[in-house]
Amino acid sequence: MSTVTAPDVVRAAYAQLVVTDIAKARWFWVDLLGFHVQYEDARTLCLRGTDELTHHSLVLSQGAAAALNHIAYRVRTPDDVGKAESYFARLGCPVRRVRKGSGTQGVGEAVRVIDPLGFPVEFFHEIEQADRLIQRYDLHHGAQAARLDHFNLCTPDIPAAYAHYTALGFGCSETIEGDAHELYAAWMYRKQTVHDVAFTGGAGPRLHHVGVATHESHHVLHTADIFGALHKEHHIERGPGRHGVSNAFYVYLRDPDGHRVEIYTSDYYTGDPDHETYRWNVHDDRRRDFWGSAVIESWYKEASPVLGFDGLPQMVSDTLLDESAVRVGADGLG
Ligand code: 4SX
Ligand code: FE2
Repeated sequence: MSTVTAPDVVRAAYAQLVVTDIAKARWFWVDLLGFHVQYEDARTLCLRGTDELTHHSLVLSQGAAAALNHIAYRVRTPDDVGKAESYFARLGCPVRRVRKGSGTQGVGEAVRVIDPLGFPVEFFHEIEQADRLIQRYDLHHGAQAARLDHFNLCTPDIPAAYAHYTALGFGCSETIEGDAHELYAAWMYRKQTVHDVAFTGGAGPRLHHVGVATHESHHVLHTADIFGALHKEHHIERGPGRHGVSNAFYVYLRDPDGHRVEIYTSDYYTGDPDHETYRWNVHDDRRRDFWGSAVIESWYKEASPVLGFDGLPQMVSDTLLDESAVRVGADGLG
């Protein structure tokens, strides 16, 4: 029996979201969050942050119902695309080759899979390069989106998600655990930050949020101020605040279709080979907000549907462990 090695994943690269009104989505993501348009047609927007040297980190495509079309990871070499294909085929997952020119704008040869957790995931290496905007301060605006940082996924079985991503070569920076070390949530990385992907216990597969890095905490505050000033404060869902997990400064917003985005800054380096997992107890009130602010119920419960290869929303299963039912200080919703 030949051994099948996992593809070498570089990082979380982009998410492709279905939105129901591309003009409204452009207002939210481009005008207010400060993404830059790299490609645009009547039904599609390819967007990137100021630090990104690849074609896009977010693709918005017009459709009938809001959903995640797929998340995508960049892999190290063209050969790793083939490795992804064999790896997921060996797991018994649905797998599809996407030839250059027939998939997402700007992306070369790719493989799409429905992973063991039910998520639509693309692996690609080749992507068109783009101009450096980091010092085009004259173009920076809104939340000053710098780069896509992470995906957060709702899944009912966190240990299964942890095992799948560990096998794919991801490290684990932090967890939330019960008294008997039952796993409520986990943050996992390939690039040298706190995460490329994290799991929130909940009905899944669904997309909880995309995390977008900005450079400084005042950009997070300014984001909230802009939405307030425009009387669009209903787009702000949670924060601004300081996470316990990751130490990042954050605010969560909902786009016009309800897709959740986190504007995020100042997490830390995880690249040492012996970097140890930091474990939070689920009863520690500081874990999700370091100042003990309550987590709003919608944040635990609402998420975007994800599409299968048939273009229909994937069926969801209910969570096994419900963190929102843990009664702790301000944030016990149980
Ligand atoms: O709410 S948590 O403090 O657990 C948290 C949520 C930490 C980092 C994240 O990116 C996140 O979305
Ligand atoms: Fe996040």
